[in-house]
Amino acid sequence: MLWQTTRHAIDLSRPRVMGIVNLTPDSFSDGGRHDSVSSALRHCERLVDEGADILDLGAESTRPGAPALPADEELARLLPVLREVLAWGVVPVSVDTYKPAVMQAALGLGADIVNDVWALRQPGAAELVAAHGRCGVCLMHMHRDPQTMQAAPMEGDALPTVLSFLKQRIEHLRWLSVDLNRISVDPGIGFGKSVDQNFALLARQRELLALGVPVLAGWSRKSSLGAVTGQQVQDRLVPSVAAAVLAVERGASAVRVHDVAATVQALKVWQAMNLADN
Ligand code: HH2
Repeated sequence: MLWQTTRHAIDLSRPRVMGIVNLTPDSFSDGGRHDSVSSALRHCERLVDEGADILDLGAESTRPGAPALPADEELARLLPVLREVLAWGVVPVSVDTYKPAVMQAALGLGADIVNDVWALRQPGAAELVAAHGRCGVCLMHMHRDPQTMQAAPMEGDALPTVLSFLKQRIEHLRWLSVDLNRISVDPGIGFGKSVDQNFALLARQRELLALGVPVLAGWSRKSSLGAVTGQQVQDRLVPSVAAAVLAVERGASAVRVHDVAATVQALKVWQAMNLADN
């Protein structure tokens, strides 16, 4: 399976690692660590050296309770780093945003993927991606919004809701003539779901494959991993790697992670087992 993006067709015959680059002062696990252009670029370089297949640049935190950021501030954080990383040309670059104005500017510079926790529900976002004609897109499920999602999480079995939401979003993009091979989906771990619901989504993640597009999973350092291990956010490397491997084992084509080197190593072990099994 290939994931078509602006400049790269990503071969998903092996699991891909998307390295997280948070250009934010307030992200839940690494806020403020890469908020100068030079430190962000050093971080990008490091993630590529460690084996990241995709870099995901985000300039607004979506942690529970995070305030919304004006588009011009998000762009001021994002564009200087995005411009440089795109110029390297080594890996596909994804932009983690839900704002059409930010998508437009990022795609104008040549960004490869729009990764949207709102699944292109902001007015004009889906049309913009459709009109671009080539960029990849990741549609994530989120219950409510970052301000309210954990105050009133979903109830009951999350999977049917997540499935039907993602199906509708794919159908909407198809209706706008977006090729299926540009689209991936994400169950949105931690976005308005309880710990049990997140783990049920992992256990039954294969059911998302019925949507006919690659699945991306983002478990890295999330609080559900803290809930079952008792580890604080800075000590969730092992749980994050375990979750990434389990997500791949349950059919994910890509994992979105902070700790690229460890995840790449773990997935090599998974791949070796898989090759030996065939
Ligand atoms: N999680 C976060 C942000 N973007 N995108 C996708 N596709 N899937 C996810 O699970 C996902 C995402 C939240 O994590 P992080 O970027 O580390 O934190 P913050 O939002 O606080 O910057």
